Amino acid sequence: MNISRRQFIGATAATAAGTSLFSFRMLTKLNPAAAADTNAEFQQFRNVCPRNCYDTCGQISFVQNGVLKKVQGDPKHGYTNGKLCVKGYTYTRRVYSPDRIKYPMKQTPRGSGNWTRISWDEAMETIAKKILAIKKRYGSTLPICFDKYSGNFGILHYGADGTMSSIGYTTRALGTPCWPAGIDAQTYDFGTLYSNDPEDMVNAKYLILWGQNAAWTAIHSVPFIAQARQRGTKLVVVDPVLTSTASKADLYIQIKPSTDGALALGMARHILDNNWVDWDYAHANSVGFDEWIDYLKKNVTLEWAAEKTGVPADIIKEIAREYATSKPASMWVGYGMQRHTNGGQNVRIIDALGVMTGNVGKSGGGVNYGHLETWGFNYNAMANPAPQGSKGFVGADGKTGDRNINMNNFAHDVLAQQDPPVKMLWLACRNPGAQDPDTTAIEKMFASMEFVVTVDSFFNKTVEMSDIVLPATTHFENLDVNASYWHYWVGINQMAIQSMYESKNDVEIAMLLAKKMNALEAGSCTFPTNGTPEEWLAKEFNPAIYKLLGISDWKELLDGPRKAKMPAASWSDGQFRTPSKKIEIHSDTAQKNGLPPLPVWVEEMKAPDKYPIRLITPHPQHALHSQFQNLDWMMAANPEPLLEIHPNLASQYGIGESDVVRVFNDLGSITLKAHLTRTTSPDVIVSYESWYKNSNYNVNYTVKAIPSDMGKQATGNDGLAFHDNFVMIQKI
Ligand SMILES: Nc1nc2c(c(=O)[nH]1)N[C@H]1C(S)=C(S)[C@@H](COP(=O)(O)OP(=O)(O)OC[C@H]3O[C@@H](n4cnc5c(=O)[nH]c(N)nc54)[C@H](O)[C@@H]3O)O[C@H]1N2
Ligand SMILES: Nc1nc2c(c(=O)[nH]1)N[C@H]1C(S)=C(S)[C@@H](COP(=O)(O)OP(=O)(O)OC[C@H]3O[C@@H](n4cnc5c(=O)[nH]c(N)nc54)[C@H](O)[C@@H]3O)O[C@H]1N2
Ligand code: SF4
Ligand SMILES: [Mo]
Repeated sequence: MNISRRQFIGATAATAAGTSLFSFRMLTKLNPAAAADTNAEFQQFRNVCPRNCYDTCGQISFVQNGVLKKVQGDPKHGYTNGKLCVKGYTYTRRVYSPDRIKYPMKQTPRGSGNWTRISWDEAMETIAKKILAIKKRYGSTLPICFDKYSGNFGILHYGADGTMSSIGYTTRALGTPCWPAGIDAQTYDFGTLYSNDPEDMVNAKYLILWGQNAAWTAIHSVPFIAQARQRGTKLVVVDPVLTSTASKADLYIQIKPSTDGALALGMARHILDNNWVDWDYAHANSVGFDEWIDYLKKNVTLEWAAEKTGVPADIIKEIAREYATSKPASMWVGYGMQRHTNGGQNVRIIDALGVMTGNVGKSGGGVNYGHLETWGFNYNAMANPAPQGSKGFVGADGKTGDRNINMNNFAHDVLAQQDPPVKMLWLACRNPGAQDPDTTAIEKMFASMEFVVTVDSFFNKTVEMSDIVLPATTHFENLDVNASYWHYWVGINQMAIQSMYESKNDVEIAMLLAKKMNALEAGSCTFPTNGTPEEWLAKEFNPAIYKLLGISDWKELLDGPRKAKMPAASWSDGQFRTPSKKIEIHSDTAQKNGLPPLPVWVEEMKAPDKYPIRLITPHPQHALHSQFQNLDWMMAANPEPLLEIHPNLASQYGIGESDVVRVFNDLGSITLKAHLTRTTSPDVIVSYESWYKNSNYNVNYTVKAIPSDMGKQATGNDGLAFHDNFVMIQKI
């Protein structure tokens, strides 16, 4: 399937007026026999956490008198295993948070904070009239720009995309800020991203995590790793920061950022010198292997690798020997390590290490990054034809369609559009005000718009910059189906409670808009105007998905999530999806795209003299991007952001524990308290991206929109080098 799908997120289905909600709840109520006796007074429902998270947990929600009282992990989900993360257990606070957007509201003027409640009818009338006026003025809907990413990954939430396709051809933010460099790396090498079942990590004899902080970002993988360790598996974590995950490792390697490729090359050279190479596997399954071996011989030494990475040669030798000789050995390539200007290339080098040792296609092995094998739904809610006679963007192939702009340079690209310019933004499941780089540029871009509509559940920074906000439901208020980009399970998400206040899901909103637009101008919107939640859901399934899950009807998922019938080891059939059908150590496609054809070293970005300190802004424990940290329970557990700084660096700038520090560069600044710690090195400071309510803290004020090296092949645009961010610090 098309990888760029993960750029979309969206809505869930229910009837526009919510009339059939009751009958629907009866239908979807769990089999009473399945309900645990101890909780007999509760109604139980199956849910799936739809956040952009590796774990996509199966949940059981407990509802009493229509009120969500408690949320637990679904014990029938073999990966979630009845547990949730700290965020998952706060859902009762999220659903009933006083900060939820309750009604459609308008802000006059935009950015003033002067919000007034309006009816859904007034909201739809205002929006529909604006869309039609823009279309009339410019002759097309291209001045309307849609941006959506990962607020909710439920399949029916692609209805938000469907809202746009149903009004005509629009301008679309294309790409993903998340994982594209690594996707392209694996696409060049193997034909697509496809990883082993994470539960299969128990079979690994050796395990290396590269820039992956599972203890925070994929907590349900940790028990499988722990199980492997109990059997004697050695865990190595490579990260510039001694993370919570690294603290559980047998060996922690504090690598210089952006140099993982050099470490993997050093390992490869040592493996070659000792002839621990699986020549048979590499020759039978790949092209260009000998060419790369030649490169290793001529260009790579252990001394060079040690210099580049800051990892002593003896350690490189040790992990090279252990990785090559403990069979099978597994590697998990995280998303943090590819957010660099050479991030994709570094992933390609790690892939080659896996191929060289014959660890690809093996249970307990693999170079694991993620997969989309279980995402083959119909995306029916997304697919609507443009209204008859719609004018759009005419591509080089002469075909008319949407005008794509770069999601990863959103502010710049929106402003750069001419003929026609972008006049209106529609945002759903997306918070560029917090998550995009260069927040100041984002603010300027928003300020220059004629009209901004945001669909969200909370008053966040993006909503603050909008004219109209439409209240989104939470996943407990919708029917949906969810797949994971990490584990192999697929689960149904039931409607556990009715929509709170006047909130609606993205499909309901699309249906309302379609009614209003067609009333104002017949034929101006093709989105269907009816359909029950069950009908919408059923349309997402197809025979291939049923076969993969071993079911014949989606309602079977009400008895519990299903694991896809796939081998535990990806690529075990040796059927690679590259042009040559082999692993392409030499990739003509990469070369055609202006990249090195081989997994060779590409220099990392260096700190400029003016801003010598690298600020890494990875993913927080208590939040999922801009979600969760605003809740009262999270504020109690984690009341304020901190700047992690090595004591040596701190003393250089006269900074002590809890001192307030300004972190700045040419783009902007953030101000926060220092926490002195030896978990980071003296040239790297760390602060986690997050949205704290009532605070202007946002790491992205300092982050430039620097592209990573890869992403456009499979996702349409290159990724973002979030961690190639250089700053200066000052005690204030
Ligand atoms: N500095 C820095 N920046 C980063 C990163 C980093 O590492 N460092 N990581 C990047 C990565 S990996 C990612 S994936 C992006 C994530 O970027 P986003 O996808 O924008 O992040 P979220 O905050 O998860 O979600 C966006 C919004 O969706 C809303 N939402 C939730 N459910 C629904 C729904 O059902 N309907 C609607 N309409 N809205 C809903 C949420 O309330 C939230 O405001 O951030 C990127 N930004
Ligand atoms: N709690 C929580 N869980 C989440 C999320 C969240 O926001 N919060 N976000 C979800 C999403 S959208 C994503 S993309 C994933 C991301 O989850 P991960 O793949 O774990 O990615 P990050 O947390 O961004 O970064 C992981 C680590 O990469 C390290 N790193 C940075 N540069 C380098 C480098 O050059 N080399 C090496 N070896 N390491 C480096 C960072 O120090 C960090 O510890 O997590 C998902 N799960
Ligand atoms: S945020 Fe991730 S780990 Fe936590 S409940 Fe949701 S899917 Fe599970
Ligand atoms: Mo992400």
